[in-house]
Amino acid sequence: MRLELVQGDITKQRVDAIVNAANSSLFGGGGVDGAIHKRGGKAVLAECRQLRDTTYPDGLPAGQAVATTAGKLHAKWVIHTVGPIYRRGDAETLRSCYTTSLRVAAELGATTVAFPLISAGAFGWPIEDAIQQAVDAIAAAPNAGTASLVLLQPETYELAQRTLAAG
Ligand code: AR6
Repeated sequence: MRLELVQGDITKQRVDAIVNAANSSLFGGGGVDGAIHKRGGKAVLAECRQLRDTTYPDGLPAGQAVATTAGKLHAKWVIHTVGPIYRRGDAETLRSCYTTSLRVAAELGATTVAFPLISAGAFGWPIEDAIQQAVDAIAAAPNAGTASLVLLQPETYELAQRTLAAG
């Protein structure tokens, strides 16, 4: 899949689907998750609660992904995925967040998808490896369309540019 890098806030992206770096509860949190729920509004949380009541009574496992409405965000869907916590999880689970989210996106017909740098904040994954896993997983996906990797910090964006240039 085509990959582009964007420096900025993921909640400001105009795309078909915005991927959320959630936790298993699906009830919100800090970082990207907090920002998405804040800007998306109550409709996002309402659908997350519904998913917990139905499909995921024990929560969404790490490496999996599920879609809800995007509420007031400039997107059609939010795809919630749960990254692994560094040292407790492995890189395969981290790559699975990207590939499973893109599988869900393809099922929905979403061809523009914005990703945050999953696990690289509260979950403690080293930034450089988080970028490498994201780039590898997205590049290998068979989806049509464009995935954007949205990096909040300028230094992280520059690091991602170097990683992409290095192949
Ligand atoms: N736009 C783009 N990137 C952002 C934004 C934003 N608005 N805000 C933060 N980042 P994190 P995780 C960057 O912690 O590590 C939550 O509490 C941030 O700088 O959001 O997967 C959840 O509920 C970092 O590079 O996600 C979970 O409990 C990256 O996004 C837990 O944190 C990911 O940071 C998930 O932790």
